Formats: sequence, structure tokens, C-alpha cells
Amino acid sequence: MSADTPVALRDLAIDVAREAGELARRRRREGVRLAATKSSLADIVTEADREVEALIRHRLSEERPRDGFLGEESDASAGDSGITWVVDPIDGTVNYAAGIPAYNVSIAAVRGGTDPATWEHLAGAVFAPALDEMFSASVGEGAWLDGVRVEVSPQNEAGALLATGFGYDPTTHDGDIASVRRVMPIARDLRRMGAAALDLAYVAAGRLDGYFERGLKPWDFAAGALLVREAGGVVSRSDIDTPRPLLVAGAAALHDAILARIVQS
Ligand code: LIP
Repeated sequence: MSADTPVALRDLAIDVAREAGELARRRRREGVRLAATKSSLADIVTEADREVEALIRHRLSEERPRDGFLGEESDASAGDSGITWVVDPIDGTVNYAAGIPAYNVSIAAVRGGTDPATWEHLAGAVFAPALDEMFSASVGEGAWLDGVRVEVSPQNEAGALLATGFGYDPTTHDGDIASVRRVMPIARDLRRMGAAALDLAYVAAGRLDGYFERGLKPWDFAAGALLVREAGGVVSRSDIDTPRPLLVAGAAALHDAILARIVQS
């Protein structure tokens, strides 16, 4: 059983994310089959999502049987170690099903239960199999991309390169597009990659300057939020008592500017 230290938890997350990502990539090459739809016809789950989460769950319970588990595709289980694994087996599922390589395996270890408001982020790994890139972090030890330390980007005079996302419910799109309209005056351009953990990993690595999205699930941001914070950035969640909390991430000044433009108007 691995130690409870953040570094040991990070290293376990890296190992399991890489193994799970290789499985996801193999299944993608073999052909992806839709298993079901969830909140809407657009909210899909593939057989690979379920198989990859089962592998992750098995490997983590083998190594740390007393930990809790909160995953996108299976029932939550409370542990008694005080540590919970928060897992998105394939983040960017629609991309994955369409053959777009912007997908990842996101694994985070938190101290606390299934409520993100109680979490102390300990460690996380975001692995992008198609690009063979491993982003990782452990609290107090910085954020890393394939063994190289990364940091959020400084203010850019040309404007911020931002990313956002839209939910699967078409009735929410007008409001999200209104938020985009309010933020664009401080942006150089906008990306919509369809994988929240990758958006957050790219903010941590300075590839994106900032990111904002409403309605993310805990497994979408659990690992990526730690990456951004350990890379010197700020991640906030507001409107958490609404059905679609707002997550904003970036260097402190840009984070504040994005949040002010979305919330104040
Ligand atoms: C996705 C997020 C993305 C968001 C999608 C969806 P999934 O997660 O990564 O940022 O815009 O609506 O929530 O469903 O691919 O795990």
C-alpha cells in the first residue's frame, strides 16, 4: 500500500492514469461503441469510459483499499482513510467518440468526502494519451509536464488566450454565450477544446492564459484545479448553490478580471 504522502499519491495517480490512458487509446483504435446517454442525447458514455473507470477503480483499491472513490461512471464509495479518489476516466468523451485527440484520463486524490467544498487537494494526474503528455501535481511540490516544472502564463499585452466550454443542455447555451461576449474584450482569442481537465492542465502549463466554464462536475476539475494552483494560478468556484457553478482559472489578475466580467454584469 502506498504512503499517504502527496508525492506518493501523485506517483500512484500517474501510474494508474498512464495504464488507463493506454487502454483508452487501444479501445479508440479498435472502434468506440456508445454505451448510453445520460442527462441528454448529447451527454454520451462509451463502453470504454466504463471499462477504463473499472480498471482505475480496481488498481486504486488494490493499492489503497481503505480510500473512497468518486467516479463519473460508477457509484461513489466512502472509505475510512480520509482520502477520496476523484476520477474522470475519459474526460472529453464526445471528442473521444468522434476521434478528436483532445481527451484525457483525470485522477485526483483529495482529503475529504464527495463534496468539493470539503476537499483538501493532495495530488493529481491528467494524462492525454493521444498526445502522450502527463500533467501532474502534489500539494506544495509544484505542477509538472513530463518531468518539467510548469507555471501559469504572465499577463499578455496582446490579450488573453482563453478557453471555455458549454454544457450538454441546449437551454443553457444562451447564458454561456452571453458570458463569452462579456469576457471577449479582454481576450486575444478563445478555444473550446471539450475537455475541462485538459483546459486546466493547459492553463497550468501556460499554454492557455485562462479558462472559465459553468456546470462542471467534481471529476472534471479535481485534478486540473490542483495543477493550476501548484503552477502559481488561482482557481475559484462561485454560484456553488446553483445547478451550474462557475469555475474560473488563471493567473490571479486575469482570474479576477474574468470573474468580474461574468459575475458583475
Ligand atoms: C466534459 C468537460 C467539458 C464540458 C463538457 C463535459 P466529459 O466532460 O470536460 O469541459 O464542456 O460539457 O462536461 O463529459 O467529457 O467527461
